[in-house]
Amino acid sequence: MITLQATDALLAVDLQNDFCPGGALGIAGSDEIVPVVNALARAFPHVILTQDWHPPGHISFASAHRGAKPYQTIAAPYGPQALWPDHCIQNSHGAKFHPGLDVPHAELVLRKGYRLDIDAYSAFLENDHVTPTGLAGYLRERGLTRLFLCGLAYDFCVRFTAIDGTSQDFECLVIEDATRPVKLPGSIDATRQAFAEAGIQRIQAEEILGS
Ligand code: VGL
Ligand code: ZN
Repeated sequence: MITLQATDALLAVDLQNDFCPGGALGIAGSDEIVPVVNALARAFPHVILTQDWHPPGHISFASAHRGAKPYQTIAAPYGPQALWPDHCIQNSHGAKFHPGLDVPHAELVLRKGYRLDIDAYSAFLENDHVTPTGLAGYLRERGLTRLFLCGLAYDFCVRFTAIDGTSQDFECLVIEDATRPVKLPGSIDATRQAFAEAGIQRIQAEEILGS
C-alpha cells in the first residue's frame, strides 16, 4: 500500500467525451476507468484535471492538412506531429468531461492545446518541448511534489505529462489500470520504455485504494 501525503496530487488527464467510446477519438475501454478515477479522487488531498481544448482547424487535426489522414505523422515546425480526427473542440460536447466523472473537489482544470499552431500532449510543456503551460509553477507555489497520473491516453498525454513532470523534478507515478492507450503501432512499448528510462513507477489503483 502507498500512504498518501498532504503534498500528493492526483492528475486526471483528458477524461473527455471525445476520448470515450462513440467519441471522435474514442479509446477502447476508456469509460471503464471513470469509476476508478472517481474512487481515487476521493482518496487524494488534491486533484487536478486536464482538458484537451483545441480551436477549430487545429494543427493536430488531419482535416487541417490537405490530403492528410488521421494517425499519420507530419513534420510540424516544432517537430513530428501525429494527426488525429477533429476532437475536443473548445466548448463542444466532445470536449466536455465524461458525464460520469464525479470530482467536484478538483482544484484546477488545466486546459492545453488551445493554440492553433501547436499541440500539447503534456500538461507541462507544449509539443515543442519548451513552451511551459504554467503547471510546474502552480504545483511549486502550492508545494505539491508528488503526482499520481491517471486518465487518457496512456501512450500520449499521460506519457508525456509523466516524462515532463519528472524532468521538472516532480515525482510522477502512473496508475496503469486507471488509464487506457490509443494504441498506435509500437506506442505502448515506447511508453513503457520511456517510463523505465525515467524511473517512473507504474502502479495499480489498489495500491492506493486497497483491494
Ligand atoms: C490526446 C491525442 C490527441 C491525449 C490528445 O489526451 O492523449 N491524444 N490529443
Ligand atoms: Zn488533442
